[in-house]
Amino acid sequence: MRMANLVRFGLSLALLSLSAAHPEHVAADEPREWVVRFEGSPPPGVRTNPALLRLGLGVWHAPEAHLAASAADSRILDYWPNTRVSIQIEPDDPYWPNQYGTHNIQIPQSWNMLTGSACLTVTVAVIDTGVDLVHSDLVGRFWHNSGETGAGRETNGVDDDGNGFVDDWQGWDFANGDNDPQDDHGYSHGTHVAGIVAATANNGLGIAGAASLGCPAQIMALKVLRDSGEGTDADVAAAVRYAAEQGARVINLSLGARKETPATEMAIEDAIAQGALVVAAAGNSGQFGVYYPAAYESAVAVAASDSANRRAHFSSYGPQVDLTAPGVGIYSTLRHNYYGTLSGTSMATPHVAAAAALLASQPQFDTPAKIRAALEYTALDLGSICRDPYFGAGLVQTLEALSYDPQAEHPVKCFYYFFPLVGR
Ligand SMILES: [Ca+2]
Ligand SMILES: [Ca+2]
Ligand SMILES: [Ca+2]
Ligand SMILES: [Ca+2]
Repeated sequence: MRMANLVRFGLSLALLSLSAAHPEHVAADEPREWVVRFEGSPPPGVRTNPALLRLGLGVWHAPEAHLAASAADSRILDYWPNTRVSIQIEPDDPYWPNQYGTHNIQIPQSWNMLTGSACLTVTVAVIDTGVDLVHSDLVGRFWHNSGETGAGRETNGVDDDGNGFVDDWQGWDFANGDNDPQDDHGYSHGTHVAGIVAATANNGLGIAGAASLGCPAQIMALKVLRDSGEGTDADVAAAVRYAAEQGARVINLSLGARKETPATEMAIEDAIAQGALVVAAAGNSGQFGVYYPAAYESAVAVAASDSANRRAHFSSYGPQVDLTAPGVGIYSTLRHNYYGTLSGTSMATPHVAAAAALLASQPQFDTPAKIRAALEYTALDLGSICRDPYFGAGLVQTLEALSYDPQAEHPVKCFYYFFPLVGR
């Protein structure tokens, strides 16, 4: 990544509210850094420099009680917490202004919060029509199987890592039974989904994926849908199992069926036990009845909203809807270095996958249950009050979710579940 182009500098009010977001994490007797205003020479323990000194300011690392006691009988006139400021991230990708979806789910603020933090490596499995592995905005963002990479192991015809798949160095094509998960779908469905999650930011090209800055995620390309866009329960189940085995922390299923998919349900429960969160599209029928596998309790079912946070007319609904994300007119990568707009709960789902990936990069979100709880608890309530069949818990708010403490007790936010008798 070209760090020089990565940021524009500046301070804003949003930044100040970021800094104020965690006062509860600091106990009163814990030393923290203060800016101290004093008269005359600096009081003992106060660090300063010529420029600060001319402002009558210094910095002191001390518990607040200690500072208050000193302030009472010394030259200290005033003090306040030494607020952390950071870069405001605004990528240079030319279509960034079109990407309302990332803005509506607080992605830029989340990048800002995560920049400079330690990141765990997060892999998002995109189980779809494949992904364009040579798209200029996606190359370099792919997961590679270390057991099948290097010293010619990619092409030696040997299952070097003994996982039952020969030369699966860049994922697998379960639909055709080969090691080439290249997207061959006419609308580039899987390529579009992958770009929403992780298209390269700040390369002066195309778009910026939602999990491409702060703590960038990588994409595991797994093909289960044929060029027609169709696949089977068994192939999806196999891909989910593969993804979890290979350490994916988030699994994106922008696919579904009206009928049950029991093999996929088994694989999802297995994946959760192995530490992967599974997000799935609620369906595009516009009617009552969430599609499978989204309708299973173990999967996070995602409904679609538009740029004004209204429900997408095509979004399937029902009591199983868990979360909402932007899915109308979403601009992303298409095959052969193209870009274009697609709509669907298929586009909403990778927004949630990306948000989940940013959370998974932080050590406190070490289980899928914690990530899911954070996303659902902090979602922006839309539609009727509290959880409802159109929006579930509401629109994902990634910054709020990142600030959620999974160890803390959280009061019940909503006591109601509104279920209308008349559909719309
Ligand atoms: Ca292998
Ligand atoms: Ca091999
Ligand atoms: Ca880009
Ligand atoms: Ca609601």
